[in-house]
Amino acid sequence: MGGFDQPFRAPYDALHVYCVRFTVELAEHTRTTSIMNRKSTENRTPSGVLPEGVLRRLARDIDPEETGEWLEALDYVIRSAGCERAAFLLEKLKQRAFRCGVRFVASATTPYVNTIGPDDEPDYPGDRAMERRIKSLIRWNAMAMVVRANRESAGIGGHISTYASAATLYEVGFHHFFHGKQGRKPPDQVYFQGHAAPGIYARAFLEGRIGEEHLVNFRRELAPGGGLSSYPHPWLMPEFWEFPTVSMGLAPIMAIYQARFNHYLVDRGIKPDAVASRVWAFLGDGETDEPETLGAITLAAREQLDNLIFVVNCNLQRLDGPVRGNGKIIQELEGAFRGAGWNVIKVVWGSDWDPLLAKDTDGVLVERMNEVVDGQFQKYTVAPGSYTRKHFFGVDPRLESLVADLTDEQIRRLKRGGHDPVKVYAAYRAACEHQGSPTVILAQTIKGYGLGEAGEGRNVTHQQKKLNEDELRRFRDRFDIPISDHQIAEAPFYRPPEDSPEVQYLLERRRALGGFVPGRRSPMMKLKPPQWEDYAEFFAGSEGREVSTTMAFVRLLAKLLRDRNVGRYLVPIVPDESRTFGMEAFFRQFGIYAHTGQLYEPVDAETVLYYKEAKDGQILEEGITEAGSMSSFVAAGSAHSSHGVNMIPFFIYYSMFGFQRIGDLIWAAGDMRCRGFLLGGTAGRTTLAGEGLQHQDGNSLLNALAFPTVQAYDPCYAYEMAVIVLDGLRRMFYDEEDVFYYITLMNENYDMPILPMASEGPTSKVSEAICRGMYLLAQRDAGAGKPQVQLLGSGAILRETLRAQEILADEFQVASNVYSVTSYKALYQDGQDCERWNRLHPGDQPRVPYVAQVLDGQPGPVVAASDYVSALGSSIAPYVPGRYVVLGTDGFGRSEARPELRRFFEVDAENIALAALGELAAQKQFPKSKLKGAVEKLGLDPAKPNPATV
Ligand SMILES: Cc1ncc(C[n+]2csc(CCOP(=O)(O)OP(=O)(O)O)c2C)c(N)n1
Ligand SMILES: [Mg+2]
Repeated sequence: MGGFDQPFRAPYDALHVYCVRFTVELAEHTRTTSIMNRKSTENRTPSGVLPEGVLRRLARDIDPEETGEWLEALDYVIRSAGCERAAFLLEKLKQRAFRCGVRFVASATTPYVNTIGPDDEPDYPGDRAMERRIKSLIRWNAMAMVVRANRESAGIGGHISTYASAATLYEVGFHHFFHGKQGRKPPDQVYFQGHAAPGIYARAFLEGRIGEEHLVNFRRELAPGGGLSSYPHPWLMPEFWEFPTVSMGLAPIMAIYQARFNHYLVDRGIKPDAVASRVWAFLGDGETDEPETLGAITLAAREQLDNLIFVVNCNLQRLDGPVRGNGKIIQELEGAFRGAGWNVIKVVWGSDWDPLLAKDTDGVLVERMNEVVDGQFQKYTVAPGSYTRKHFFGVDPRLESLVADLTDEQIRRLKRGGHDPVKVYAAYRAACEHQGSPTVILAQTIKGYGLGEAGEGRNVTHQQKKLNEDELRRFRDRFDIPISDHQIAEAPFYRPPEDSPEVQYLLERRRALGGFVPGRRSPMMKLKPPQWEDYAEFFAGSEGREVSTTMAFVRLLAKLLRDRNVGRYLVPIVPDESRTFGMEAFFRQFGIYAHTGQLYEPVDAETVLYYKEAKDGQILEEGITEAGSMSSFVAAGSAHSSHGVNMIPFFIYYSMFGFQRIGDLIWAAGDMRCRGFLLGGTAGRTTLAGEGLQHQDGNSLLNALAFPTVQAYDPCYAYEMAVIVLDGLRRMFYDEEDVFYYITLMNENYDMPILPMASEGPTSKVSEAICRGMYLLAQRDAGAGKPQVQLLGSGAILRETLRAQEILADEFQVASNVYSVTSYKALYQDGQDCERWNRLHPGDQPRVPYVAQVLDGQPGPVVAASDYVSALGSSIAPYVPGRYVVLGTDGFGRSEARPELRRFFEVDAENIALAALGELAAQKQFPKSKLKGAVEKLGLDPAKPNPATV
């Protein structure tokens, strides 16, 4: 292997990279640091970094002769003993220097060139000319799809430039890497960049999976015959898309946890070959600004996920402009990923740069590549070759001479690595062969590649949706599309005949790789639901013992984990809250999943409930990451499609940090047709006493209203919770409904009553009513001719409602019925559905909303109270017969005890009673004159400020 007097090579060899790092790059690092320091007005010297004066001297090289001797010595070692020995010596030098007080920050970046040098590239296995023709046709159809959609319907949107930059990255994958679901090898899981969807459709069109009528209806899903969804949405195209990716940052984090979940399936013996599925996540360089994108990369390295490959399409642009105009996104990402422990492969330059780099014996070209910032590289894309000759190469005569024999046009066409199939193939292959850590491929591309003046590299290119005739013609010529001049203006789609070499080649490649990608499959395995009789204890009440719904749930989960029908498939997920929810006994019983097992003696090893990590552990203890935990939920909840195995995630978390913190991931879970249970632990604004404003949740059930497949419940009693969970298991894993559950759990202890009609099993009227959202719980008479009210209580506030019933009867001689509302969402959806049906079927027998059926014929006003914002209860107002008033917990929470909180938020029994009296007075069933006295009698303070606003 050559030293630095040899042509510069950067082969795929970690040791070589190491050597390079400690020579060229170290000098580079200190030089740039010194420049930065010089620019800084303050003369700061962060600890561990050389003082500026020393850096200046370093940068100036005060003794080139000595430097030369050192470099020569290094070259000699490399030549005579190899890179490994050189790396050893450098490590020793570093250690000695450190001991002697020399402090420098070693850089995590390598020079701005390809990680894999030309000598280390494997032969390209495909027919390059053929693949170029196929890719060109896909480019054309993808572009035409967007252009035509916007001609038909201005403003319908769509993106040309993202796919244009990524076409090679995808096509190399499709022809040589992505495994489909019909092969012998387990299928890959590919997360396509959302905005590249037109290209993926255009390929499916060539494959014959999507007809022209679909392409015509891109973004027109409601058109007759159906259309294509804007982005990857499994909900909308359930046979096609697998992973929703368009919300930036979700794909990368979901992909990481997907790759980890594949290991989990193997380690638990559920799917022994799941790690052979490779997880590919394609993302934009702008997308890496999202915290979710980089937020979990250390986990991927820690878990040694070598089944995971990120491909970052570094076109240096996002929507508005450059990603890092004044910096270098590839270098920045390289540092971040390498620092996190990833294998980093940079694909910066295409093959036509190789001869130039080979001639760059003194490293000036590499130095120039290192110093030019991204904004300037973008400028070279749009400028003529003469500009690049002058401004990039022209700064040094040695550089100028490198390109002296190239024309300006040749300079302009010097390719970026991500557009060169040979470079991309080499990177993918190396990534697939790499072991022990995940790989990120940082591929430099040009945004809007091939659009020319219509948008290549321009700041406006992301939004470009229209091409005029001239621009279409130029695009056609550049990619040799067989469309005649007289047709060009229409931007027709083009698919070669079925028996053409192009279609046959493409189909043959997909056959060899196990079928088409993407493709979603339906569940392959129904689960037998748990037997109702086995769970009788949850319906029998707590016999005087005071317990919370959280405790009851944990007990239920423990039993389910041992259930012969479903136990094995359960996936309990916790973000560092097991002890909060009283689940610590699970550690020992079911084990915390750790691929490496337990490498230490836990401090509590002597105890029965010690912190047990195990390779086959069932619990996913994710640490403090709701986003990561939700990504695990998504991986488990969609395993029916990605692995053909029904897994049942139970993700238990602080309810306030769910919908409002990671709502977008929950939304994606719905899109993916996920199944499972979200458990909002210690829920309610007034029930989680003491925790205060940020923790106390009065919001999540309101948020849940908007999530179409979420079944949201707010049970008060253990039996309600158990009925809901068992019914959910049946619906999702036996009846195969694509829904998932959100259930609130509280930490308030009280005696749990017996389930009425328990002996009749799951189909009893009460059980059914619990699932439908409401049932009559308690009736209280107040004597003949006395006024009556209907009281709705739910979750934590149900027991306040029951107390209000007593107050009303005992103090004010008012009779009442109390209903437990287990789900406002279920009542709301049902009411809305009935109302809609009635609107559309005016002549038919009207449907009656369930809430109206239950309250039918019951006299008096209806008063509802819950531990959530009053808008939740108000959602069913149109379907409630008669007068209806709602009390809720609007406003910021407080650190306090429960009774004070409930008084503060005006949802305690006294406030409920007053609301009932007020409504009765409005109906002239209670004397208005007595209301003032009632306020006093109930001990309420009329001067108290409104909790919603303070
Ligand atoms: C969470 C989120 N925020 C904003 C957007 C809007 N958006 C769509 S594409 C885009 C720019 C993407 O740039 P990049 O990731 O570099 O992808 P490229 O198209 O350049 O490949 C933005 C801001 C989004 N889709 N998701
Ligand atoms: Mg970009």
